[in-house]
Amino acid sequence: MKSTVEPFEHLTGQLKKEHKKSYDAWLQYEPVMDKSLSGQYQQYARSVEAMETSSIIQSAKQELHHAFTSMFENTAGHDDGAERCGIVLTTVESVEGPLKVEAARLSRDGYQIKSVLTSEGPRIYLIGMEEQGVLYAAFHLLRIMQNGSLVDSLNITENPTNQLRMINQWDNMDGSIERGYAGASIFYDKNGFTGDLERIKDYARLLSSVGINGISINNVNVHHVETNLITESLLPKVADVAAVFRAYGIKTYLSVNYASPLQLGGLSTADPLDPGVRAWWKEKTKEIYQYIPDFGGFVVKADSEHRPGPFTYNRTHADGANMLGEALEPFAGLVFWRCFVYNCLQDWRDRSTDRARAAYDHFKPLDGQFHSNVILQIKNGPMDFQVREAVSPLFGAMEHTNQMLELQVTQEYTGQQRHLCYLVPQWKEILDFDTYAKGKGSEVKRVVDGSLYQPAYAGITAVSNIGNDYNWTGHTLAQANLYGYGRLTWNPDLSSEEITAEWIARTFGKDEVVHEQVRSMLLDSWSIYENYTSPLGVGWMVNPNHHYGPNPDGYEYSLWGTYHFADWQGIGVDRTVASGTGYTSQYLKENKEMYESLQTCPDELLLFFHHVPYTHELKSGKTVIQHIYDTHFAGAEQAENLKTMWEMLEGRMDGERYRDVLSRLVEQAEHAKEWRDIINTYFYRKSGIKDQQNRKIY
Ligand code: GCV
Repeated sequence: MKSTVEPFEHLTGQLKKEHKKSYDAWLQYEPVMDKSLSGQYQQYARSVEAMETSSIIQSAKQELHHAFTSMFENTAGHDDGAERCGIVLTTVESVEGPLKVEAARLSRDGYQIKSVLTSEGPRIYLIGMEEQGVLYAAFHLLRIMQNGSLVDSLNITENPTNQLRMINQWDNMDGSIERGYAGASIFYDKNGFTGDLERIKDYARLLSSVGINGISINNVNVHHVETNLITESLLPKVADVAAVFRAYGIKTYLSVNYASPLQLGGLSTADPLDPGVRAWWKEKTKEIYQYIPDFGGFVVKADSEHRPGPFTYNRTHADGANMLGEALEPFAGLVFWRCFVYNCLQDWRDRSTDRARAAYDHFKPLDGQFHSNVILQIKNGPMDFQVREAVSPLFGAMEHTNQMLELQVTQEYTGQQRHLCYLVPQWKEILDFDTYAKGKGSEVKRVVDGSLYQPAYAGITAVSNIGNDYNWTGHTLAQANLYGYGRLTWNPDLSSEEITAEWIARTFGKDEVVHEQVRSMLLDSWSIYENYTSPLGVGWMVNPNHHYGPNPDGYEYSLWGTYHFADWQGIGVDRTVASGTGYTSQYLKENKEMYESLQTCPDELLLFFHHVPYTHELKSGKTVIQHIYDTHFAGAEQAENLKTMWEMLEGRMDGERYRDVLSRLVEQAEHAKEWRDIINTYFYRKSGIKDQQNRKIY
């Protein structure tokens, strides 16, 4: 099916030229100045030979060629074997001899990189189990070169830890992005699809370079217009986009409206047990695969925040998800069924309900009832991507159900890409959280990589942070979040330090001062942000709806500020079994006991689990109220210091990225003071307790 979309290459082309450094993100290929390194690299770069011709292998060749052209003056790097030495791109199937035997140990997306001295000269083999592995190997080789390391004795074997490594766009078809902080959508504008496939291709390059292999291209809140994405009027355009991603080893998925049979099929119900509804989804799915034969499947938000779902028909979420699973099964498609199901209209004053309990209460009883191609997509915490919240107790709690972790790269509650908040350290904590599901060592990362229960499918997904800004992410340093997310999904055991160093080298080059400053800015930024915003795991404290800026009673889904239960004596949510909502009982014994007791509950989550007086003494020896004052004063100072640290980098990088980041840091420093003052004043007025250091509180 050919679409009539006009390509917009010229717009993207202009952007790429005018804002090259910002636009290229971490795919910067600086000329190699070191003569001996350059000589070594060029020995290989002279010739890139591919044993296959698929679109993914072509992408790998293009990536190498693109990089070599910019790194070396004289090397074309695409001579297709005209030279007898160089780089060989191949899948295991096409390679011969001992290389083949060894490579047979690779997993589906795995690869090897081998430097071999042949009788005809030195070669580097990039061997993928399948063709996407070849592309990952090419990006890996380039990463080594960007880092200035030697390549003449490489012997690397890499297999991704996670099978599904996804990104979710929250893009709407009017071009807006729900919780988007980097301009408008690169996929849609007010006329529907933008048709700017060049921009989408560059996004695919970024994603593939860090190992992402799936993308859903529209918001999980599927409005009237996006419901039409699965109709013949829009499927050809979805197919165009899917072709771009396919060439980078990325499968395309769509978020679907659960009530589609009503809107599109003219049916009178969307009841998942109704034979007419089931037949409708089967037909619809068949139609989609006619346009996109390797379509990935559906992402579904149902019965949440005013979205339709199976509850309307008194059916369970297993009924709803399985109906879609059955429709997708003949095509090996998947259903990502979100567990973010809760009643957003609940009255928080009613202590018999607790939003934190909702996902577990809804889904745990359904363990074992889901179809084998249904994967439950679970937000990292039971609430909503707060700067700090507990890890969802659903991880590990459903032995017989496919589970996937959902993270938020877009910084909805963490500074909206106006503040620096590098989330890799937060994600590391989540992945390393021990659920004890099968005894000690049952970390979340082992639930979602499938090694704990060996489910049919598992993995990690996240809400993207990009838009059509020339630097993709609004805040240039927020590029590090997208990079880090991809690297962690590939290998959750990489340390924050390793990922950070890698990103800095690829983005800014080798300047040691830049490395030192940016490294510590990034690694400290989450705790700095937490310091001046919501304390001790209580969450939110943001303005309603847009969620930017301080407002302790502002969260729209909690009238009267009751989500934190602050009064003149104390603050926090009692989620204990002993006297509260009983949420702690959703964890397995070790975690349940740790959170239930005031003595063992970690300070940083104290107010998430307990209601305490302001005078309660933390493990640090400080009272809660003094901790709030101190962290807010410290956080605002630290934010000011981030700016000072960045100012030391003037002249050490291109002016555009320097100025862009500086302007955000100036705003952050100012805004951190506002946070400090509003939060401190709120608690001073509530508690009437003075700051021990007598600092100015308004
Ligand atoms: C896409 C939160 C966000 C919403 C988002 C929702 C979700 O409520 O504020 O913008 O909707 O989470 O994850 O579905």
